[in-house]
Amino acid sequence: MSRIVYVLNGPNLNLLGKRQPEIYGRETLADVEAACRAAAKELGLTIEFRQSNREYELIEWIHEARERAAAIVINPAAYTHTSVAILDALSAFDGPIIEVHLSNIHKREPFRHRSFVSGVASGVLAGFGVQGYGLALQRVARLLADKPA
Ligand code: CA2
Repeated sequence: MSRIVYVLNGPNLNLLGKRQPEIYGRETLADVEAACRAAAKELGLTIEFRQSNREYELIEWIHEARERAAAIVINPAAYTHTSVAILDALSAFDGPIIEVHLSNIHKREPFRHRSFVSGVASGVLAGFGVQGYGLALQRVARLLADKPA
């Protein structure tokens, strides 16, 4: 069985650590990737870590994951709150999907409280900062281990 996990990041997450540290912390996207690689190594998972500012590209990667990946960890960023297209793409993926947000979206502006993605996610993590990605990978490892052969 594939142990590949796509870790997908949406728009503006390339700016992490460069602005708004009071909301998103001081760690950069490279730090997030390093944390994911360390967690994946520990858990025996292989990750494809990607970020895009384009909805189209994220959708293409979700389609690609259908063929290659056992699970998806996704921080859709602002597309969380707007994108039926990303929801539809994720709906066509068969394995576990974990939605991650660095900030606690429920403590923020009302427009961030709604997520289109949560309806197809196996689980949602919000407000755990970069640690949330490692927790998401732990959950993926557990779900894959529990999956009937
Ligand atoms: O908390 C999260 O992880 C979010 O997905 C981040 C998104 C936001 O639209 C969601 O509501 C919650 C924003 C990512 C942009 O990150 C920036 C980082 C530094 C400077 C500017 C934007």
